[in-house]
Amino acid sequence: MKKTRKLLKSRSFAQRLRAGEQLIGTIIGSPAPAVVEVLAGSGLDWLFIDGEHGTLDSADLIAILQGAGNCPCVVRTPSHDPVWIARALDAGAAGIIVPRVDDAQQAATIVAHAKYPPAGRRGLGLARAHGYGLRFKEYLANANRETVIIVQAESQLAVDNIAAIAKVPGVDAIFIGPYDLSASLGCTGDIGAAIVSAAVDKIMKACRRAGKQVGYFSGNVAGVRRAMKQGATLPVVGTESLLLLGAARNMLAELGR
Ligand code: 3PY
Ligand code: MG
Repeated sequence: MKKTRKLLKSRSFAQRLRAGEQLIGTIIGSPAPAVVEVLAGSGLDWLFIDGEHGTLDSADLIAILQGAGNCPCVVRTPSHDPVWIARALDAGAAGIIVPRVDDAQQAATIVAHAKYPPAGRRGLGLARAHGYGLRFKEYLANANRETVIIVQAESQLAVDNIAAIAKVPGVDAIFIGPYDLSASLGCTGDIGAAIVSAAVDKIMKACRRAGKQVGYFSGNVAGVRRAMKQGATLPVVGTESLLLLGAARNMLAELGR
């Protein structure tokens, strides 16, 4: 088992994701490379670097990715902004997660921004992703295949259009945002509501049919465990702050406080 896992780890993040391997991550929302370094050594399969809700700016990405070392980082851009998509990939991210993708056209535009021509229209420039030029040719030859593109389904509109979104070529996975989904479905914050579960089910089914992987966020293990049983292969548990908070509270509880 250990040997198989080691063998699987020698494959790239993109290969592992597309093969449907279960890849456990957590969210990093603060620009703290040392914290990233600690978590990168924890055994997590990947880190979800959050440019949407955290306090990260695109200028923080290089130090964060340096801190992560060999642990793959996928950057959530704050919006569909092509500048952020380019900066995240140029900084050396293994891929992008784009929030609030509501239809197939938006998903196709995001894919185009993330792929070099002729597949798309990602700009070429010297960057950390290819050793500042040292591995430029090699990077160019592999980037379109080795860069993962994940779009978030987190609205009623996205659920309505999910079959078409899941079929967009170049989209590797759909990441379900249960919190925004609950808000869009009229039960803000109640991610356990029946209407949210039905939407999650529909997204899972569409992804299964289209052969796409599914990501899911929960603040706790029980939440992702349910999603994993339904077929989510990119479970994301908590954030760096929640992990710290949980450890501190457990420690205090053990000491009787
Ligand atoms: C949501 O729950 O809306 C998310 O985007 C989780 O990351
Ligand atoms: Mg969201």
